[in-house]
Amino acid sequence: MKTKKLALYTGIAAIVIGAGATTLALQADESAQPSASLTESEEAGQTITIYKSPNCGCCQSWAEHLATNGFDTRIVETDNLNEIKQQHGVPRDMASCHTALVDDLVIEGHVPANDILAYLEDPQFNTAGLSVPGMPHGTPGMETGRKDDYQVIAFNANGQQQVFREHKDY
Ligand SMILES: [Cu+2]
Repeated sequence: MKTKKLALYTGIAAIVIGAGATTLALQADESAQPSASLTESEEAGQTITIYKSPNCGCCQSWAEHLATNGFDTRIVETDNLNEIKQQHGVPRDMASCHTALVDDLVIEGHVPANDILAYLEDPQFNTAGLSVPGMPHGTPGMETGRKDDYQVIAFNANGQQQVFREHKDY
């Protein structure tokens, strides 16, 4: 009787140890997965360089909106934004609070991330830049509770402008 019981206990102990080993193996697998997918999304992200004044809160919120939507944001703080706008050919009537670059493409003001991505998928109008002139309420980074209609304008190097996207009743 005694030896039978002992054999039974040993058997249970072996099963418990076996299960423990399986659990450990599973945990190792799980911890490997998230880091792998993080690397993938970082690689897929489009790099955007954002020139903004150090005190601009809505510029910071817009940068966060881009980061949330998969952009790899690089922020350059400057007090000389007018010079940056001139360097990159932003027309006066297209100007807003911040100026950004995706490669050579200028992104001026609170342009939604999805509109930038849509343009990059299908470039058109010989565009030098996309702009939301001024700072309309309701644009990404300008969530004030009020939602004004606004347009995303594509401008080219000759000063020509076309409406790229319209946002109404959103
Ligand atoms: Cu702003």
